[in-house]
Amino acid sequence: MMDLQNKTALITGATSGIGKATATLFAEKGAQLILCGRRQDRLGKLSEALSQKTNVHTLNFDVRDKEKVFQQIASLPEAFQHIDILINNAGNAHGLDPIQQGNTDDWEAMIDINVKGLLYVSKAVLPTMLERQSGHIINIGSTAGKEVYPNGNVYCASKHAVDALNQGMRIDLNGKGIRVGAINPGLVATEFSEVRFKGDSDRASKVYQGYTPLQPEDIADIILFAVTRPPHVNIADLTVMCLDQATSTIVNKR
Ligand code: NDP
Ligand code: 8X3
Repeated sequence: MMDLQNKTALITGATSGIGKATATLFAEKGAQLILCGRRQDRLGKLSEALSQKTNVHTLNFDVRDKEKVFQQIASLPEAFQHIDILINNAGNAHGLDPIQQGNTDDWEAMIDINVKGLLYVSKAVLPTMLERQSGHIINIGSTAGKEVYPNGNVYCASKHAVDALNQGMRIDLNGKGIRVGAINPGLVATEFSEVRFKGDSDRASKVYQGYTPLQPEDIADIILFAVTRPPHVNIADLTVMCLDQATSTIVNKR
């Protein structure tokens, strides 16, 4: 088992949910952290809390902003430049509508953030990994990247793209010392549904009622497992659901 002491991890979407839980767990394990997100107030508070355990640097950018992504990652202080672990986590669903009623702004947000944003961040981080022939990229996919559910259309397409990119990265980086793998969660109780339903908290909370959903800490634990395997072991593709979930549409609600 590898440990995270002396490792540097860049986590996108660290201000909430899975990214925040992963940052918190990684800090406990001694990883030096680069925390990314758009909400500077949250980045500041999290950085302050985790700085008591490890070195933290924050980067404030929207993953859609290609120039800013490259400029921010290039601006990292010397001590944070060698990124050992990249957690491509930033993303969300926007809306849950039949395709014929879909909002094109929502479609663009999901494709630009979940797919293009992941690509920009990966391209910005890869050169130093390639130089050192070492690194680990974890792509946060979804069960929505493995099957399609009613009204999930474009979100599911974006996560199927993450699944394809996870495979493509692993193929193209084969032989270069860089591990690539995806963690694909089912329903996790985060701010995900608040974002999907545009701040409608009642509708969002109903998604996680009547059963015990996964918690962001459950996913952080699995990410930690993946990145602490011996160097020759690569968790290529892992799907995880709560006990009460069988598929995207079959959830044992009581
Ligand atoms: P949250 O809404 O709690 O967190 C989303 C994170 O992504 C936030 O930190 C947010 O930060 C960041 N983010 C969103 N848009 C952008 C953007 N344009 N630029 C930069 N950062 C952005 O949701 P989750 O923790 O649940 O989601 C994390 C990942 O897990 C996503 O990829 C999601 O698709 C995936 N997932 C979630 C599941 C669930 O059921 N919750 C299940 C399967 C996968 P900020 O707003 O500060 O920029
Ligand atoms: C998040 C899980 O089922 O809401 O990716 O799409 S789901």
